[in-house]
Amino acid sequence: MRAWILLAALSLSLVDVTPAVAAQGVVPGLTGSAAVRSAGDAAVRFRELTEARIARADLHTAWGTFFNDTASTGLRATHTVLNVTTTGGDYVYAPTALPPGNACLEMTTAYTPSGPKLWAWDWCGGRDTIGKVVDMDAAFQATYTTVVDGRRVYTMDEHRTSTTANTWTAYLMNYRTGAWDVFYTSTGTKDIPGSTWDFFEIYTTVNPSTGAGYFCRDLQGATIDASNMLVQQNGNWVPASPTNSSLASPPSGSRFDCPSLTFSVVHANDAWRAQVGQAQTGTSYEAEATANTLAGQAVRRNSSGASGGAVVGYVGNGTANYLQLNNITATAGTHRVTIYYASGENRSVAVSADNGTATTVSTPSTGGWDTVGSVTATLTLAAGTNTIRLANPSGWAPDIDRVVVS
Ligand SMILES: [Ca+2]
Repeated sequence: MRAWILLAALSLSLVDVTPAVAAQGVVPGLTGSAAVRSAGDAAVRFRELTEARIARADLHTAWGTFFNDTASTGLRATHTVLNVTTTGGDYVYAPTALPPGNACLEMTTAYTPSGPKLWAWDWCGGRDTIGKVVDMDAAFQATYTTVVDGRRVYTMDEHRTSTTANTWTAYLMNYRTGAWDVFYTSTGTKDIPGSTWDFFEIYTTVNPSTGAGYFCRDLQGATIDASNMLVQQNGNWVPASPTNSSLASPPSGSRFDCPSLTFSVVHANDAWRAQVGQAQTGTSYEAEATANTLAGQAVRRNSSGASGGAVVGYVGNGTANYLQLNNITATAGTHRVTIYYASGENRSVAVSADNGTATTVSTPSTGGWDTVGSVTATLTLAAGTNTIRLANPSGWAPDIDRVVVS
């Protein structure tokens, strides 16, 4: 009886302290000075862009949906997550969303030299800095993302949680529990006037060897989607549409220093797409999948820049150490096989199907062991189930992230 009373008193006091969020989780991440440090130059460049955006209407570094309903009190949207690491000092902020109304937080999907991050930029109360940041690593993706049409996505909700104090709270859908977990809350007067948005934004410099922005190579083959955009009006969630927002005709990629970048309106105005180069088609097989054979010294390694957060290393340097992808499903004929890999030096890989003759493909340095690049080969596959082996009889192969068969 005494224990029961104690328990009841304890739960009562917990309820008193946190009545609104007791049933919800909190998204892990860094706040305060640790968040600022983690975001690094990605945040510095972001701030520069935003100041330029306010001062110069002709600066075409962003495209997407702009909201025009200042009475709205929230935004929900589903956004792509890529396993992309940027190079050359470039940053990609896409999608980045500042809800309509006097929202305090801009929810930014940021691609940086240390991998993909999601942050809340705090625009209220004179703070104007990173409020919270989380690495969108394998652990994050396992909880806060799902796959739609073959693409990994997260879903955000940000809405006003106190009218008198102008408090806004951002949430992420926890796909393990089906609940909204709190990401960050901020209160105060909004510091930047004007438009609100869900758009694609870059900070880029031209790579002299390609004539295009560095990000253009980093994102080659990538698709970035913003979809299911809903705005909250009078307590109801309604689709972003031409009555509450605008979505300009897609600009050319060359305006973003990336001629192979194409923008499209998937559905006006609640879905837009950015595509760099040809869309990735085919089926993706992770190197670290448990169905594979890791022979000899070949071993799984966690990698922040890799798809699924892992690669397989120590492939090659003799015939005993190889990676074999089992259960490759195909139709009979020749197939394009794209090998995603990471390597700090120039190497090569021998790729073969069903223990047949190997084709050797050069795999130049990607600039780091957590930076993923890709090469392609052509293999003849049989109808039904096949194996693809990655090896190198004479030297080390690069670390293998995944293989896409199309
Ligand atoms: Ca992988």
